[in-house]
Amino acid sequence: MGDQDTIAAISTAKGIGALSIVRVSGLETKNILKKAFSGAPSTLESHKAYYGFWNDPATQKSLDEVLVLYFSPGKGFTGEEAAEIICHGGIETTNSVLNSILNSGVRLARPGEFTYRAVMNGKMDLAQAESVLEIIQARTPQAVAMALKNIKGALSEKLTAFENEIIFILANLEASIDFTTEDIQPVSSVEMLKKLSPVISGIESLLKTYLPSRVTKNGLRTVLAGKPNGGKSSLLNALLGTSRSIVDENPGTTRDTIEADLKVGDQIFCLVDTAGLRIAKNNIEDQGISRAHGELSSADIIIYVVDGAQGLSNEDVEHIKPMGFERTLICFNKNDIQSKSPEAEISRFGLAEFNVVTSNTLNSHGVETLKSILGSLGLKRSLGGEVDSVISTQRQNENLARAHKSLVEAKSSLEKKVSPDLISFSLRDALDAIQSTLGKNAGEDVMDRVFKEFCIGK
Ligand SMILES: Nc1nc2c(ncn2[C@@H]2O[C@H](COP(=O)(O)OP(=O)(O)O)[C@@H](O)[C@H]2O)c(=O)[nH]1
Ligand SMILES: [Mg+2]
Repeated sequence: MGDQDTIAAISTAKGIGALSIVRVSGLETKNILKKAFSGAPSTLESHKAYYGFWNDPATQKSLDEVLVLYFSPGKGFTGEEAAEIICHGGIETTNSVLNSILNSGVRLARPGEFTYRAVMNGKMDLAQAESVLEIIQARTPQAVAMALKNIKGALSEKLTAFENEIIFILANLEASIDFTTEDIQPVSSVEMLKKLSPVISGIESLLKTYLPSRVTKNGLRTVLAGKPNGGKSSLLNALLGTSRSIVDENPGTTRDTIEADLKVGDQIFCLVDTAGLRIAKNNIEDQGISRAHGELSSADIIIYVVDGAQGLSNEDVEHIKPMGFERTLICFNKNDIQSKSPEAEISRFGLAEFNVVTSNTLNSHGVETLKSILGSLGLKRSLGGEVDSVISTQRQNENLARAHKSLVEAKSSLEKKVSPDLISFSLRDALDAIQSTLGKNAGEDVMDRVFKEFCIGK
């Protein structure tokens, strides 16, 4: 990216709708408006909407009746001179307006290029740009709140404060190495340690937000597991209220994993139905069981389905215990033909810490209770209450983990009073990691990694 061409794209979702927006950004914006827009005055004012007809500059044929929002250089989203053409929704008109612009020597924008230019022009930093993507992708109110907070700069402010503290310590440290610098009176290593500790703990707090914020963003991966024929697929269908997964009286029906989203309150649970856990009868089932184990290892929540007609077996208990009670819910299904008391079974096998529910998928008994337990397990794993600044992308997490490691090294070197050069080396690495999170001096690879996930027009 990085070039100076004027770019254009449709920024609204493709399809039939009341209105669509075509965006233009770059030096040619004013010329395009002058050539194609009947409502362009001789002097355009920023953030003003103008009414008129959009005409093909080549033929002067009217293409649509539009409103144009104009942004002067430095004032709009991209930081460049730009316009947003609000046309009638629908595929034909919107495409014809876009094509008339593209035929005037303007290039179609690449995915995320408007936001990329906003970063390059200092309208936002890279962490804020990542939040722009997150607000578009958000599927729950909390995911919106999280993204909005960071778009406003909550995370960037924290990182900038850390950056300044590290720069201060580095300046003092380097002044103490270079005795010829007389205009700075270096602070003692005790003072430097006092400054460093809150930065380390601040980064630790941010690192702790990564997993819950990912859950808030992506939903909770909730895996249905258990021996064959307990009713996992039936339970998935009962939870969804639709017949998503095949149910059959023959054990070993489900082989491939089947996924569907379930919303409970404001939380999203990505339900994953899996093959029953047993010694496989053939190669396909064996692959299915391997997939089930893979899903279980990374699951946020597990619903372990027990066939209530059979009761708990030693084999079930061997599966359940390593799953951990924090993320596992035991569901005694088929309670219409239940053979033993689930409570007695649970205490006999030492599983009292686990959440337990009984169900009958034939009449949906227990399904609402199951949803409410899911809701409370989910709350413990996502961001609770008022959302503070969080980190939410793998890139941010990797950078801050690096910063943290280097700062801990710097702290221990300061305490041991080792050579200032070594301390300075660790501090510089931490500084670099924090600055890259903000996108300062980010190379093309970093920019590509962030913007490849955007859609065209954003
Ligand atoms: N009586 C009774 N049968 C059930 C119940 N849930 C499922 N089944 C039956 O149990 C068999 C296996 O169900 P399925 O959902 O395919 O089990 P899976 O192998 O664990 O996915 C099917 O014949 C279902 O109709 C239930 O709550 N009560
Ligand atoms: Mg099944």
